[in-house]
Amino acid sequence: MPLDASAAPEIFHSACPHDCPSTCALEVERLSRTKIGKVRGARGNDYTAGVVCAKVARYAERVHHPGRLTRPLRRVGAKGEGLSAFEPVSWETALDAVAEGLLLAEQRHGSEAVWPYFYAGTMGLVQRDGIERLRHAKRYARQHSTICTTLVATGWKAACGVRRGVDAREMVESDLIVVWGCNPVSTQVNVMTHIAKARKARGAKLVVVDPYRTGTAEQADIHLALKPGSDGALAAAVISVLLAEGYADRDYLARYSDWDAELEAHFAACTPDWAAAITGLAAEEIRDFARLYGSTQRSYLRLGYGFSRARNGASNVHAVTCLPTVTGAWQYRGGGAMQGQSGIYGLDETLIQGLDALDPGMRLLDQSRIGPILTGDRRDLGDGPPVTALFIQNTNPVVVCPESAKVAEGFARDDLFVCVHEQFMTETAAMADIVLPATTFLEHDDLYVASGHTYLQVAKAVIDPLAECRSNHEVLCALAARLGAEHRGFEMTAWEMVDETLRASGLPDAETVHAAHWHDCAQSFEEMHFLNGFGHADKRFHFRADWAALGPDFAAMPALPGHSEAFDRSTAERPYRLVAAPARSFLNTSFTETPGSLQREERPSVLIHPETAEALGVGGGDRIRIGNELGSLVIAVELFDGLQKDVVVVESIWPNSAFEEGQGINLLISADPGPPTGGAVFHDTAVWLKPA
Ligand SMILES: Nc1nc2c(c(=O)[nH]1)N[C@H]1C(S)=C(S)[C@@H](COP(=O)(O)OP(=O)(O)OC[C@H]3O[C@@H](n4cnc5c(=O)[nH]c(N)nc54)[C@H](O)[C@@H]3O)O[C@H]1N2
Ligand SMILES: Nc1nc2c(c(=O)[nH]1)N[C@H]1C(S)=C(S)[C@@H](COP(=O)(O)OP(=O)(O)OC[C@H]3O[C@@H](n4cnc5c(=O)[nH]c(N)nc54)[C@H](O)[C@@H]3O)O[C@H]1N2
Ligand code: SF4
Ligand SMILES: [Mo]
Repeated sequence: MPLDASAAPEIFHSACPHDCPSTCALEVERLSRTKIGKVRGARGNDYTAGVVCAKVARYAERVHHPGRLTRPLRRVGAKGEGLSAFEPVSWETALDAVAEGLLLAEQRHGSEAVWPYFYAGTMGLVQRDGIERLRHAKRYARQHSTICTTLVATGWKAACGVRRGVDAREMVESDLIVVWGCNPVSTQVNVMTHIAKARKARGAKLVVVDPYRTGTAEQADIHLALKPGSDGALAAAVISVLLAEGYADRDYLARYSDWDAELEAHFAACTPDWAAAITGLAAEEIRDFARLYGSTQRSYLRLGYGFSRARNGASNVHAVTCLPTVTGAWQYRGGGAMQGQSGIYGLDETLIQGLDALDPGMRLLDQSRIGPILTGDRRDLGDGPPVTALFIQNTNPVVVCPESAKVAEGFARDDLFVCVHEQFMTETAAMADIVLPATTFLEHDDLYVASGHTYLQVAKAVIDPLAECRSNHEVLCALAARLGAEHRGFEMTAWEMVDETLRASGLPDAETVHAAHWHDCAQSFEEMHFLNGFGHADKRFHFRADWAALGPDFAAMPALPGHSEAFDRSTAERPYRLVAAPARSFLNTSFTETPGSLQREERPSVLIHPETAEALGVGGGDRIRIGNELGSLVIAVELFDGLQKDVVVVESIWPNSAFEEGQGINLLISADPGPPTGGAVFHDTAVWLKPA
């Protein structure tokens, strides 16, 4: 029956699955069993508060995109050519071929030659993490997931012991909000909703700490445009002013932290003049900010991921997290700090991830080092076998990973079997032997937790799967049967997995949460503010980080919070520092296929200070060559005065093919693991610039 065009569309509840701290509660218009209309933020959810980003509001563009993969494909032409190099095959044929590829690799080199590889294309736990169950059941090589959260989580945990913080909804009760190394206008728009409420309700001030004038910084009362990698110095100098000028809460420090005379002396030496030289800020700017911060009890520090993406990132995160402990801001409503709430949910993922089958003796390979790994780097492989088979879901490593020239070289290997399960013909899928078509979140069931808020959500499919698309869970179950992988999770539906996981975690069952749309997992005020103690065994906040407990490369870490020189500092040959920040209209490489996003982003460009451009003899719109020891690429110049003269910014992540020479910005990003336990260093790159 044709739909009555005048009938109001049905509204379905869902949750945004994209890799974004906001995990918005959604209302989706369904026009038919196969078509959606508008997507809105759920008004009834007090974090989402009716707001979603522009790219998801236009989601119909993505889910109904003509480029969606609809059938399994087998490559018959050259790698990297795209759709024309593939022929459609049946699911039976495709799955048999994948099983054969993985089994052959296992026979030749052992099970650790197979590397299931994934990230967070969907953040739904069943569809994202189920690949771990196949891995463990088959004793394949493990993945050290370092591309995003490792550095920030390590720095935060060194300080607070556990990954949680003051509820973002308390921002409305704050008098000062400091957004540090985070660009919510682009990357998690809902933060701005809560900042706007605080400004309206109490005239709260907004400070943004970011190397360039982002959309967020434009809205700030104060923008501290420091040099990338200098946050530890800034934080230490702020602390020195807080101590010297009577803003420290010494009772709080004594009761809740490991404070002592040595720390007192250490910070006393970290003066604003000392930090000015490192950060490129004026000593007065630092002092003024310290006074504002010190004189405000209800100061809320919202830490992002951006400033952790450096070799000294974990130590910088640790240093910044010290601020509310010095002033005792944690004690007050609207005061304290938050980076992510992943530590509050306490979900038991044994079933989803097959943790009962995990053998920790299986080799662990660093996700961010896929380039070196595929090209045979002994630092990663030791005396183990090469990786000769990849099974990939939920990620686009050919574009998003560091040292992308090596990634491309690795994927081009003739002896490497690759299966990619995808929604689109990404540049990674184009390198695969077999490509499988994936559902979107609107076509499958899942369970979601968030980083930026405290709600757990459960969502059911809103529309039927497109054409022959299958969910990650279905594909894993079908492969498990062919590979002889045994686990009871492979006999269950996604919905049954959601339900059992919730019950095993002591939470309401799936239907109950679904009927309510979400379940708030926030802990008490005392817990979220660490008033019952911090997450360490001694319950104290740690100014002295126990880096050795957090990773093997602890020797590089500073003993006390402050500046660490262990990063890619500029040199005479490479005088500029590059920040490769996310673009507003893309989400990593997702949405690089949608017309609305492409139109807004136009083309890859590098933001350069006008005086720097003049000195280099280039103008706006000119082409420039940017490079380092890893390679170089040509990009359009955009004049921009919202950064220091020796800092440049390339917003990303554009497909490699959007660049003149087919190599994207991650060509220039090192695959060095950030200490102490790894983490990609996307914003830590010294480069040279030359007119092209
Ligand atoms: N539109 C859009 N939204 C996204 C994404 C996207 O690609 N596009 N990606 C999603 C993902 S996967 C994640 S993890 C989050 C990340 O979201 P955020 O937490 O916002 O982290 P980043 O976007 O990496 O960086 C934020 C800011 O940190 C700044 N920065 C870089 N180096 C430094 C430094 O040394 N010090 C300081 N103080 N700041 C620095 C950058 O200039 C940038 O403006 O966003 C998610 N949301
Ligand atoms: N230069 C630079 N590089 C970066 C960053 C940066 O700031 N600068 N940020 C880094 C960060 S923080 C991250 S998290 C990584 C992210 O990098 P990726 O995890 O690779 O993120 P995307 O590029 O969005 O790729 C996700 C893919 O998953 C697919 N997908 C979505 N849902 C499903 C599903 O249900 N099933 C299957 N099979 N596929 C699905 C999407 O179509 C998409 O192609 O990028 C990193 N790379
Ligand atoms: S802000 Fe983030 S979670 Fe919300 S709709 Fe956009 S991408 Fe999804
Ligand atoms: Mo990320």
